Amino acid sequence: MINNRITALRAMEILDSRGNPTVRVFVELSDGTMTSASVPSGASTGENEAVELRDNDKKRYGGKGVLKAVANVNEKIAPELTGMHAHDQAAVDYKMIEMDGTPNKSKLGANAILGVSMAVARAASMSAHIPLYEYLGGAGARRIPVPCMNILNGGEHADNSVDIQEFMAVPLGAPNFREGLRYVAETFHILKGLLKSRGLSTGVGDEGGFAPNLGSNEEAIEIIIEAIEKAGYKPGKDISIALDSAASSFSENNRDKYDLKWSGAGKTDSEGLIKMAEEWVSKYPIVLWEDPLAENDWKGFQQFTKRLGDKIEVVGDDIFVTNTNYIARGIKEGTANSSLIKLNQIGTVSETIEAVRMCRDAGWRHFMSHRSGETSDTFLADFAMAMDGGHLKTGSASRSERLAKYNRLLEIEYELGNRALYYWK
Ligand code: 2PG
Ligand code: MG
Repeated sequence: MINNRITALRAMEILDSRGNPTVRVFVELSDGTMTSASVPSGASTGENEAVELRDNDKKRYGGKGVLKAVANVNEKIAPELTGMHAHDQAAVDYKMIEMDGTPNKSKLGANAILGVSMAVARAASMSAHIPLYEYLGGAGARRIPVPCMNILNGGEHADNSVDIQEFMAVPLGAPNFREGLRYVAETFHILKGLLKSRGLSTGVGDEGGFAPNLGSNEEAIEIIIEAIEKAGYKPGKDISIALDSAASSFSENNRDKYDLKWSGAGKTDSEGLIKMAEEWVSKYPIVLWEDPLAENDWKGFQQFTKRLGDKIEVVGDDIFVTNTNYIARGIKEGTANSSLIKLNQIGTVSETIEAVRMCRDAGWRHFMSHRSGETSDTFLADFAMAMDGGHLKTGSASRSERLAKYNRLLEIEYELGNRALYYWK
């Protein structure tokens, strides 16, 4: 621990799972530890997310280059952080927050800052010879999160006729993580067969789920239920369903007016969406619903939670953006009963931990999440373990950047042996 000062930090531009540039940060410590971390990137982003610094130089990657963020790590952050103890995560993170000086990390870039924050955490755990999940979560970090597997994609993550962005299979009834993963991976394969037999596309969306053109959003749920049954599982007992509407992406005024534009179902309002949800929740084994309404539809969210919050987990993503300012308002107003947690929405490991703590203190749940643009980095798997939220979403049973996280969790479960826990709540 004493001999783990940061001796070098440098960044480079790499490509994410969509082929867009992102930041990878390398760190070296005085004891010789060397490691790196890579930053993910979203598509259906909340307007209050920390800023992903892009070059806007149209000659490179259509303006999406991250050379400015890379330079900020190499030229600005590295000189300031060199000499700091890698285990003093909060000091490292708050040093960068102070250097940036803006409320949304727009000066240095949340992609630059988060890359450093994650790389330093990983280096500190390696230097202490403790697995990352245990370093960040302590000896109590033994619960493997239930994998909410996004097997059917729509909205901005696909090019099809489905408005709801994510349809997740949730293996609540499995005895452990590896069996749970098997339940939903098998369902994914059966779903492929069902789609194929109906002449529907089996191409996948950004997070590896299928992206067929269906007649309606409801048809997506129905075909998933069919796949669960055909795979030999009981819907609602072995496998339940979670949804992410990502409703900001089909809101007309980013508040209470909506247009189900991809399915062609037409215009509606908050009340229309809530009524639809009530009907679905009474009919289908839905256990969690993320962003059922748009990011500025605080009233709609509150109404949704009033009417469905005792039946299902109501998760705010774009509305809270992993930011304690918005989560605090949500807690006060009864906006939801859970917050999505994405490291790059806020931009440091320390602030993400603070968001999780706020949820826990309020009796809320938190739902750990990847981004639709990812890399092979498995930080998220260890972080989900450490934060002990009981569930995570990291895509489907296809695309290696998604499987990398599930496989890391398999590895952790294997490592923990019979000390591993697995339960929803
Ligand atoms: C979401 C995420 C991850 P994106 O809306 O929850 O699934 O998507 O990374 O595009 O914001
Ligand atoms: Mg979301």
